[in-house]
Amino acid sequence: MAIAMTEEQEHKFEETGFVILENFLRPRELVRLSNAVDEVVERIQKEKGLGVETHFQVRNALVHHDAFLDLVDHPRMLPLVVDAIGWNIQIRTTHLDYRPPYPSDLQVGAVGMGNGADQEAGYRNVVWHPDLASPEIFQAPSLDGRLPFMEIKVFYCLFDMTKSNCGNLWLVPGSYKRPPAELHAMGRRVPEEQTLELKLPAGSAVLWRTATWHCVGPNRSNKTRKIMHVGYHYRWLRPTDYIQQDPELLQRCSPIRQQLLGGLPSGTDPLGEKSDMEPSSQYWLTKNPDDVPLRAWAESLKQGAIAD
Ligand SMILES: O=C(O)CCC(=O)C(=O)O
Repeated sequence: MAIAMTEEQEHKFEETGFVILENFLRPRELVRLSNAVDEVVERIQKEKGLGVETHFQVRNALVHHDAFLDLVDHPRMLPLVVDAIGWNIQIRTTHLDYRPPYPSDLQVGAVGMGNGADQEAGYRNVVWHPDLASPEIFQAPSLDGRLPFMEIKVFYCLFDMTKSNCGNLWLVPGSYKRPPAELHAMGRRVPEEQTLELKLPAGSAVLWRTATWHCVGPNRSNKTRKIMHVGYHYRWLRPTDYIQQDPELLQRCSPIRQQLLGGLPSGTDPLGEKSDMEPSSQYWLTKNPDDVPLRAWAESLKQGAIAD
């Protein structure tokens, strides 16, 4: 039983691999996040001596600003996240992408092909790919060649992306069901009729299975692309952005946030009481409810829904 997802959203998630939530963020939230991106980007540009026109990404973005941290358990998004992937989860990655308008004379490569003068100039023509299927990981995922369901991301669009060619996220609906080998065999050239260039108002969000083939189009507009992805995966997988988050950060977080940030607040030994003879990782087993407060939270919301 779902906490928050409508039947139509469940169907879309199953059919296409994503659910679009137009104008999801409240105007105040959008302004706070957009300002936070500017602030963090400016700070990093100064620290690293980067030019203001540089396109770049920030990973583990949640440590850089509380506006980003607040997204991980966003009160209206978390129920949808738990409906999509369950409660036994943590953050794999949080990344912001900042992509100023391309110089007007820059010849861009084809969408999703990973080449062209834009790629050479450092604008990263992101190639069509599902996440977690690089040559190093899951190249031969399973007997049927498909990627197992490992994670979802929430894409937050923090700028006006209603037009084409402004750094839009492109998706191939339903492709999470297709083996990554098919994409390789196609030379990563996806027929246009199978693709969808997302065109969304600022403040929209997309909850998506990251096994869905995706890429990023060029920014030929006069606006800066500002977006965030918040990625959630199972607690028994390893995050990409951190081994352990900063203990000071964990300490000022609620129990649910601590779970999401990969913390284990309850135990002294993460391998359990009999770690010498019967090690039992607390990331695998959830004997102690304090390790996974999201479970009780989700169950209480479901019970509330039944009582209604
Ligand atoms: O910048 C984006 O929107 C997409 C980045 C990407 O390819 C990914 O999240 O795997």
